[in-house]
Amino acid sequence: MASQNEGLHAVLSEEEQAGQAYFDKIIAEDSRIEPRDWMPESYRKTLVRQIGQHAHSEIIGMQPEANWITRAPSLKRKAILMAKVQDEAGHGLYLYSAAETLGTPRDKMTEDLIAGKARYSSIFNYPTVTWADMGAIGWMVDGAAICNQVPLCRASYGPYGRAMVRICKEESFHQRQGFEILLELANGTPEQRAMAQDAVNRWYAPSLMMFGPPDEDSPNSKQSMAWNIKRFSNDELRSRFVGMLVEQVKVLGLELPDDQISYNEDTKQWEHGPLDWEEFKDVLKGKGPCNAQRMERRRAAHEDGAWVREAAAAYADKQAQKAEVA
Ligand code: BYC
Repeated sequence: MASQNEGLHAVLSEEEQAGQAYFDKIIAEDSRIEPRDWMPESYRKTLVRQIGQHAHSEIIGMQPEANWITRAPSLKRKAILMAKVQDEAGHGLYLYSAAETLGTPRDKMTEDLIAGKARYSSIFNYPTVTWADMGAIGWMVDGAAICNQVPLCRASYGPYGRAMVRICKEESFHQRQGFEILLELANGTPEQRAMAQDAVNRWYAPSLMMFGPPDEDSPNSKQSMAWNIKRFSNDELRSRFVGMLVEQVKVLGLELPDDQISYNEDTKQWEHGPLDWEEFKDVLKGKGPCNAQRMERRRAAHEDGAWVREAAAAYADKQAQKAEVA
């Protein structure tokens, strides 16, 4: 197989050339790169970018749902929602840990997020205005996450793929709880049914945009796929997700707000109506409905947690001193 960085060989040292050859072999065999293996700097950078963004998405993604913990309609719903939000914190931590194995400390990634230099998923910049939004987020947002993330369990970087296995198992539970909320509302009073339909209407397009820009506008996909990080393109996964929604919405007895959904027999892909990519770009630029609020809360939470970090560091120092004396 041709090297993934052919042109660079001339400027690589002998050791680096051996590393590159090993890397190329592993990728060609579809095996795994592990933290101590040699890897091209651009591969490392791509992983830190993608894993970091994903970790930030999990952490910021706690906010829209935490918004409903105090207002969940029953103790059972409250307990389930709290568990889900805690799971998202856990996902963030697995992912920050995976990124740390690439040499980027969690503190640095957090600083970048707080400073507004790092991205997180567009979806978490939309408001959660009714209880039905907890159902729509679970069904559609976690559903899109599963579609996108199951292939990432086979990502070529070992720690990332392994973290994704556990995350996907938990996302499946999240999706079912969301579906069940919507099912109950859809079979409830006319007002509850209308609330469920309204939530589906509002979350449909943003959840399709979670998969990223159309393939022709996705600068990173090609290389990420060549490195076996991404296994499918943004549009392929989006199409797969639409197919999933089409079947499941029938069970809910609700409708998708898109009358242009169809299955293309030639390409074997689900097609959907146009999406507002200008809105997507605006959200990425920080101009979505809740960007400012999400960042403000994240910054405040980080500042409020300063004493915990200080206490943990003081305790670690003390333990290290004790170990030295012993
Ligand atoms: N939002 O070349 P592209 C969750 C950026 S967590 C914001 O296609 P790539 C959950 C992209 O970063 C959900 N930015 O990029 C949590 C790139 O910008 P940079 C998060 C987006 O990386 C709690 C530029 O657009 N999931 O599910 O090949 C509760 C060009 O895009 C978005 C993950 O992060 C977006 N939607 O593909 C419930 C999964 N889309 O970095 C649920 C892992 C694109 O060049 N990530 N951009 O400045 C991925 O699979 C890929 O990174 C993406 C994008 C498919 C998202």
